[in-house]
Amino acid sequence: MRNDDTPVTLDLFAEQAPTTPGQVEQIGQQAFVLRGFALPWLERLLPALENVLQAAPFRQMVTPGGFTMSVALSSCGALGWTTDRSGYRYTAHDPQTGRPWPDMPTVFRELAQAAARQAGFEAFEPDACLINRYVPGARMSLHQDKNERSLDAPIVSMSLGLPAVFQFGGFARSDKSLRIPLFHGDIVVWGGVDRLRYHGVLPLKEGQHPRLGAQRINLTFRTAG
Ligand code: MD3
Ligand code: FE
Repeated sequence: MRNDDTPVTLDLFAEQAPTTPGQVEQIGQQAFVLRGFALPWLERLLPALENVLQAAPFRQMVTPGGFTMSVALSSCGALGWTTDRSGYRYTAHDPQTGRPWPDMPTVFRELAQAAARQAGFEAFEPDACLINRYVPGARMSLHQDKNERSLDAPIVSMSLGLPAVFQFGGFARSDKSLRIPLFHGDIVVWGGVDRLRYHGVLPLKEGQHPRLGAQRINLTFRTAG
């Protein structure tokens, strides 16, 4: 209690999004963080995401090196990303069910295209949406995204739920990386000269997001085929 008798409540969400929706941060020559860009779309986006996850639930995959990823994955669209002991690749079928990956919902594609356009990439036609789920402690170590057939198309990434610290590196794994916090509703778009930068996500901190609970979900849209 304070001395005026009002109860002191800890505002667990006060630090959740110390950014301004609509703000655009340039983090590379052709890489941008669009703060809060997805927020006006969430009432359409989240139900569509639930549908996709019903058809293709999250699963933890094994890397070619034999390690189980801490991040759980799913996909939608014509192609989905998979890893197992034999390597990383895009496939037309979910290896867990043998069925085609769920269709990419229209709202996913429209939002990804709107974000790409805002960052200067016209005519983005994603054929793959990877869905990553981080629970507290889950992380993604520094890597490059280079399984996509064409490196000309950008990648669009949407962050939902708990905040995370994104590492934005250079073109060699050992290059120094920037640390950029990403919040619920933020979108990152990168392409062109920044397409092959190393990047990763630091271990997710404990927390409760009012909408998504104790997790972070990241959608990445690619032209893979
Ligand atoms: C890459 N996902 O799925 S996306 C992945 O948040 C992946 O789940 C991360 O890396 C995640 O392959 C990060 C965000 C991102 C933002 C800017 C980049 C990746 C970037 C700039 C250059 C290269
Ligand atoms: Fe990546």
